[in-house]
Amino acid sequence: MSTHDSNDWWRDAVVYQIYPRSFADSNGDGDGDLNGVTDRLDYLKELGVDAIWLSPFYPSPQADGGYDVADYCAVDPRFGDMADFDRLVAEAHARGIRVIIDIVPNHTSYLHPWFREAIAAEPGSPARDRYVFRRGRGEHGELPPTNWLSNFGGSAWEPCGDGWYYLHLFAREQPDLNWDNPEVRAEFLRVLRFWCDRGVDGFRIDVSHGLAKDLRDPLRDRPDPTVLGPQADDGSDPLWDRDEVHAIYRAWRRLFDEYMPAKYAIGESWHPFSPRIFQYARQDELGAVFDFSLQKAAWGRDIYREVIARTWDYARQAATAPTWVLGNHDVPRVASRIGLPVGADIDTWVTSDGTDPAVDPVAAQRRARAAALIMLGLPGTAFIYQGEELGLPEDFDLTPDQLRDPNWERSGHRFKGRDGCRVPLPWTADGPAFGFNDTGAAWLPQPDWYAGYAASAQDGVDGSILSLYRRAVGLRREWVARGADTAMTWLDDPSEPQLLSWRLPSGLTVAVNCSADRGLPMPEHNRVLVSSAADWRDGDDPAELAPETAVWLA
Ligand code: TEU
Repeated sequence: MSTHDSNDWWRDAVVYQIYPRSFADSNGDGDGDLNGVTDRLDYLKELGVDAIWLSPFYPSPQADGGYDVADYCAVDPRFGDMADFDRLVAEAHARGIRVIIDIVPNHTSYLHPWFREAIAAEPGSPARDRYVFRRGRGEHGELPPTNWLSNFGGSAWEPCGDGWYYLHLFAREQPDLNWDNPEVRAEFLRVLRFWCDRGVDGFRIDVSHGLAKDLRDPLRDRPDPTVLGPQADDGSDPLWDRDEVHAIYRAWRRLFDEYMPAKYAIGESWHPFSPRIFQYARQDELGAVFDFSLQKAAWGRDIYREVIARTWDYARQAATAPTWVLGNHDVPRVASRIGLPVGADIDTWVTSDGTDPAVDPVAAQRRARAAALIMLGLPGTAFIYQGEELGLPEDFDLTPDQLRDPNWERSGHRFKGRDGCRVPLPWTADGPAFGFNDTGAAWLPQPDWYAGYAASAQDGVDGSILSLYRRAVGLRREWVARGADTAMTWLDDPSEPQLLSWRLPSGLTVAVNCSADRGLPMPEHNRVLVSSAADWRDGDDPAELAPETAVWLA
């Protein structure tokens, strides 16, 4: 069997996440588009990625950056059309790059025809039963049906004006579907088949732990409504990670397995640090699940040692591949976040206020380079969020009038939101919109300092983070990606408490000096394959492992 036919291609793959609106804009309207992606496939080929994952490109009013879908089987005109999509898939496949698309099954857009029909229909009608409508509490329904809160802030219930409410666990423009309704289940099987037949290789399932809800009347309040995501570790939360959700994915897997090779699927299930999320990765379900532990960890030897070992163990127990993530379109960019003080609470920064945190930008770049070698030096599926390979920092400069993330309004301006990691990419150091397009339009303004991170400024430059990524992704094929049976051996050294190190069966040793100020003797080796130090050049063999530096040793 060639790897192209293999059902297991993803187990050691590097997947590159594209946020289409911000990647590359072929028609100059300020929104990135599918043709922009196609135009840049050679860049991705050179980076060496195995697959791209496209965040939603479906028709959408963009109330939540496209995660509010009005039509699941079409392309939003702002991103192109179906012919552009087909061409993108064909061109990607011609380069050996697989295509994964995002499916958003927990909620639709309020502009989806089903919701327009539901809002116009009578309470209790079949049209309303596809969503979650309930009468409010109080004499005239003036109180929401339960204490459930939206993930973006405020009540999860939007009043219809007549004492009835509908449920939205995210923005009010994202009404939740009722997955107890057989029509909803049938429709998503149809949608998945539509895209499978168009040649996509897999799916990323948005909020995959959210679909099944306990909607038996009377609805139950949650003990602590401020806990976003599962509150219990036993499936008893009325909203999140319920056991019934797994039947949905067993049906999906039967469909995915009709194809040869079988379609890949990865769940976005938030239940940090619980082995329960790996139930989504069972062979007869999605097969893979995101583990965000690495992304949630602040820079530090012990926390990395702990979360990597845990992710590894849980994944092995579930017979899936571990997944490694440093960033995505929902969190501040790693090349800033990782520069927080050692021991900082990353979650607080992500979810609380809009002020700029105390990031050390120099340390952030140094650590982000080391983190790349950590992530890519781990067997499993590695995810690169667009711009990470450029070392792009978070854009903290966006002003309130420029923010588009519904988090800003819904949090009562406490949480600035996720726009700072969604600013259009810099491709060239000068020229309109830093090469994002040739008109200079950009749906979020790019800061001047983007010039220093442009792909063209780093291309072929020794010591650039782009060169580092290219080299590591290339070396990874030979040294890290050895299929599902790969093992890792920790090389803990009690006399070096700041050394993080492991060995793979290929003979590769990954060694990271997590100390901020003290060099370490270089561990035993024949050859340095790559170092994250900006001044390292191929052939160099330094005697010391510098502070906050990672190396791959043969
Ligand atoms: O995110 C799901 C989700 O729950 C996140 O809001 C998560 O809780 C948060 O980012 C943690 O800090 C997915 C998409 O990735 C996101 O862009 C969408 O806004 C959301 O679903 C709704 O579709």
